[in-house]
Amino acid sequence: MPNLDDPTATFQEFDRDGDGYITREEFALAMNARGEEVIAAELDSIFKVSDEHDGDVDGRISLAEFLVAWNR
Ligand SMILES: [Ca+2]
Ligand SMILES: [Ca+2]
Repeated sequence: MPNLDDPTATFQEFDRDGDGYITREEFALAMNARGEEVIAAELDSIFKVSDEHDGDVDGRISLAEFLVAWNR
């Protein structure tokens, strides 16, 4: 179990295929693995807020975007 206070470790846990981006599917799977249900509307708002920060709006969360979202 990674340290929950370490966002980089959490990012790596969520990024299951290790390509450096968290997709919606990876995010939902990671939350389910933690026993949390994530509904589509929550995913939409999380990804919208995160994607706004680097302006690429590619539907994936990079580590930089994740760190911004983490520190909100
Ligand atoms: Ca990935
Ligand atoms: Ca992005």
